Amino acid sequence: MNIDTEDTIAAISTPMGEGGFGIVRLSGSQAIPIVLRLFIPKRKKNLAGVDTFTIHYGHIYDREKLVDEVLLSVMRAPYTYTREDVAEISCHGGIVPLRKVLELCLMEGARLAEPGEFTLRAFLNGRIDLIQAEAVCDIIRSRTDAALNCALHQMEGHLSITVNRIRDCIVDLLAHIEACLDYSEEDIPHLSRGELAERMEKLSGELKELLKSAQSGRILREGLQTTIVGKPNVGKSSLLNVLLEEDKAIVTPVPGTTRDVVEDMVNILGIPMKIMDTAGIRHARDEIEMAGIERTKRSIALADLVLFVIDLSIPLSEEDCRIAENLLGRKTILVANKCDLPQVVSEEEIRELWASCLNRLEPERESLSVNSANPAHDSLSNPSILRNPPLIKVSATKKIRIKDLQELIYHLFIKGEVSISDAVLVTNVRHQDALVKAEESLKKGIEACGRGESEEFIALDLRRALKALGEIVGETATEDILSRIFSKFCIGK
Ligand SMILES: Nc1nc2c(ncn2[C@@H]2O[C@H](COP(=O)(O)OP(=O)(O)OP(=O)(O)O)[C@@H](O)[C@H]2O)c(=O)[nH]1
Ligand SMILES: [Mg+2]
Repeated sequence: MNIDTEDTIAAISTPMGEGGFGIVRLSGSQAIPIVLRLFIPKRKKNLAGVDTFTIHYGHIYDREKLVDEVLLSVMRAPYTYTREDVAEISCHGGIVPLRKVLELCLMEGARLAEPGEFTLRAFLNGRIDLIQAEAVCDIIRSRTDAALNCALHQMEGHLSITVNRIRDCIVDLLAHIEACLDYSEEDIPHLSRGELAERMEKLSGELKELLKSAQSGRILREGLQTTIVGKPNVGKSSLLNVLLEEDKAIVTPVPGTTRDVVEDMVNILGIPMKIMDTAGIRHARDEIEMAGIERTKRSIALADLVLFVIDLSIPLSEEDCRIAENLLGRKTILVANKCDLPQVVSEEEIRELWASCLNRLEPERESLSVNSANPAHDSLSNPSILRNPPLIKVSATKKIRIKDLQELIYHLFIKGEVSISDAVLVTNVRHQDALVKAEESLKKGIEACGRGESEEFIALDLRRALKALGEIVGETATEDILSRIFSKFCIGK
């Protein structure tokens, strides 16, 4: 990663391929002079001192040879994307003209930009903080309106404002403690340990609130991990296909058709969902099937949500019970499929099966329900959903109540827990880790207050919390963190 901002950088900023037009973008002190050596305006005029935010029609020449007919945008520092002089050449959108124009810019002294380097400069030049820089990447990659809204919120600085406010409070507290320590002979009123602990408790509470949103935030960013399970032939692959609206998985009347995990992304009312169809769990007939079943169990362990498919047209069996036992402690929806056929299983029987499995495993429940390493995950796990999962009767092949199932998924995860439109969400694992670190440091500080330890020790914990929060906005981010973040960007952004 290049954190040197002396060079003028250039890159093709639009996707490679054929399009109406494509843009070569330059940023840096030489951006405008370099372009003006290649560009001849249609109407003869001197562009050297031209106004900022102006567009000019003309041609790019390689010495005498015409390369392309273009529009040139001139944007002068400091009110630009990077806070440097920026020039953008809109060419015809073919690979050849774009490459040729870029090559000419490089020959005139620009350097090829690294991935994300334009946004890195916006960060290094203080126009945006690290959260906003990462949001740019999320905006480009967002798969649904809800994810886009969330990234736009971060781009506008909503999360930054909250994090910075908490940081300011810690700085105030720290300044007060340090003043007392440094000028002990002066009459600065000391905060009692109780008062210190109380103020830290309040900040820690705010951090916990932010952490609670991390589960929903991650879902918007990476997709809700959803696994479809059930015994063979109940219609799992048919359900996947109807949710995806395409015939992705093979469906046949032969039990044991799906041998491996099939997955794809789908948009459920604005929530991106990574949905997996799995091999039916039963007593395996061969090695391939056994391996498939092992994978199914692993995907259950990773799932945010499990769709447990039960066939209403055949009696419940021990196999259904075996599967239910694997789902204890997981957020589950009981999907009673094939409701278009004559029904031999009632809703009550399915509920009884679930309850009896739960009771059988009751003594092990404690350890099973804390199998999530993510504290935010636990706080969102509603015990009543675990105990009494919603049940919905559908037909995957006849598309009966599929819309209701989608709404159920939506409500289960978003409504009542976080409202996406205006909530400040933590969408990023890096932010989540730093928030956990900050919260732990505050907790240590509170404990130190409880033990009546000296103010020096408490100040140390506060400083650690401050450092962790500084990493989120980029104030204390190391070069290593920066390079990890910006290497994920596309070139030209
Ligand atoms: N009538 C009716 N048939 C269905 C429905 N859903 C699935 N089927 C049929 O049930 C059979 C099995 O469907 P699949 O989707 O392959 O079942 P599966 O659970 O993926 O099966 P395995 O991969 O073998 O575990 C196929 O013949 C489907 O057409 C439904 O809602 N109604
Ligand atoms: Mg299948």
